[in-house]
Amino acid sequence: MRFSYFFIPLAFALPNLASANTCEVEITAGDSWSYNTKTITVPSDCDEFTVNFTHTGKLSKDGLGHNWVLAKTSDVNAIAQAGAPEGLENDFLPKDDERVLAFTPIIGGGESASTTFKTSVLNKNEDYSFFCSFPGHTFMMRGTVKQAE
Ligand SMILES: [Cu+2]
Repeated sequence: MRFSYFFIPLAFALPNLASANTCEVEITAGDSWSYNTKTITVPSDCDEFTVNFTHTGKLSKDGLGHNWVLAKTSDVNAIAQAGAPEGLENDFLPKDDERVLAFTPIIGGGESASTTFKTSVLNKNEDYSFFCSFPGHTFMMRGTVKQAE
């Protein structure tokens, strides 16, 4: 019976440890124009945050590729417009553009890519979004990046 005194405190401690270290998120998109989530929340105690993005579909990146891009919500449409003529080799993003706060390359079915950004790029008084810059996808493939209080 003495075992229970040791195991009960551990059972309560482990979930707390796990939640303190979730400075990353898994995001997926498949052979359609949507991500698996509409909202990503960045915990306030993370100095850096990592997005692990996986294309769970079968189509190639030149057919129905996707990426994950972070920007101010007010910059999303302009970035997508400027990025479209840059082509797949530039991930449909304008080169060296300060409005692009983080991005993964365009990937196709079965591929994964990650990006890590400093959470200091997020200003409390701004609205941020994530989106896919593949031409024609941006309107459907977007969501909100929230900063936890
Ligand atoms: Cu896409």
